Amino acid sequence: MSFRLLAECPVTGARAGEYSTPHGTLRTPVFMPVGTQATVKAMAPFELEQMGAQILLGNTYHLFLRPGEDLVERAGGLHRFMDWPHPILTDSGGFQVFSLAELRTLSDEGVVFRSHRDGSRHLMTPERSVKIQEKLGSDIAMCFDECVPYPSTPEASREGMERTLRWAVRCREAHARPGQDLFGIVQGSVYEDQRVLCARELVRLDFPGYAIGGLSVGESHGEMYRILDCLAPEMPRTKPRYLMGVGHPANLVEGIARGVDLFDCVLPTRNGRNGTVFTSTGRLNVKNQALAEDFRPLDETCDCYVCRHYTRAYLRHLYKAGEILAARLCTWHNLHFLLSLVEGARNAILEGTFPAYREAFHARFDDVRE
Ligand code: PRF
Ligand code: ZN
Repeated sequence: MSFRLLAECPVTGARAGEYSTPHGTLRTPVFMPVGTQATVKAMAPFELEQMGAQILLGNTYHLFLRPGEDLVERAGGLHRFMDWPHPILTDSGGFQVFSLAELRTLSDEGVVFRSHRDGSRHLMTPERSVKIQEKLGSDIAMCFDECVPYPSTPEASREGMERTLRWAVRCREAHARPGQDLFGIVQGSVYEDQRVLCARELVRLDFPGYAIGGLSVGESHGEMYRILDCLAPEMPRTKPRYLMGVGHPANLVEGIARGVDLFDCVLPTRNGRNGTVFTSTGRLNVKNQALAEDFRPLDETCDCYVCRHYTRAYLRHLYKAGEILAARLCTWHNLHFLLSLVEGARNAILEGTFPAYREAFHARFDDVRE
């Protein structure tokens, strides 16, 4: 596995690179569609390929509960099980245990929790999370971390950040799968001193890549950008950087401007299923009465399959009629939109025109923030 920088923006912190994995080379910056339960909801792998997806994200928490990592391993690993032959990153469960599981008891050993599905009781530890991800066979695995809620006091944040560091040491120690990269995760809420300290400690452990967790959990966009700004000089230039769970179009462009290489988010798939689509001018609700006889595509500047074939009026009709094709087509357009936004940014970085790309995006995109 190796990460190679191809270009750096002379004005912003944006970078374009190549990251080679056992299942192919990623062109970064890159957006990862979320395939929580070994499927990107409503999309088949060949459709994801066609829209330009390079890498998917899978979730340790969900796959551990169902169908279980041993079954996935017997199926030949997650790539074979879901028939996605390209790179996969698995999240550690460190975030999902805190956001989904019930009756959590947190200790230094790990987290005892009850399944959000059937109430069954489990213990997740840094070592178990790493071993599960090894059995899933992802190309990139994540450390088991603690994401404190927003807002958190400096004291509560520090406790979570320090536990995340102790767990990172144990994850590093437990990790043994050749060809799989294990990323460290920076926590520390909105406190710059804690973020910088956490990043420095992780860098001392020498991970092949670094993630920024604990953002996009309720803080303002300005606070997120302030944390990204303070972390940029702390992250090794020649290693990939991943901003976890961030996928609002404006956040992608601003994250790229601050040196982020990988992103993932459920926003395009979740919004798509409930009829909200992103366009180059902002958000659009497909259910809107105003679209009843609007025979334009979702986005006039989009060249996705949906925009080449269907009108807003048709999509509104499908949605109103409760047809599952509505969810599929809105998801398709949304994923294509974010993938091409990030690909456009990459091309601009390579051509030396990223600052203009960033300005042009913000000038058109009507940001419905906060
Ligand atoms: N940690 C992990 N996964 C995550 C997050 C985190 O902090 C976030 C926060 N936006 C999303 N997914 N392990
Ligand atoms: Zn489209």
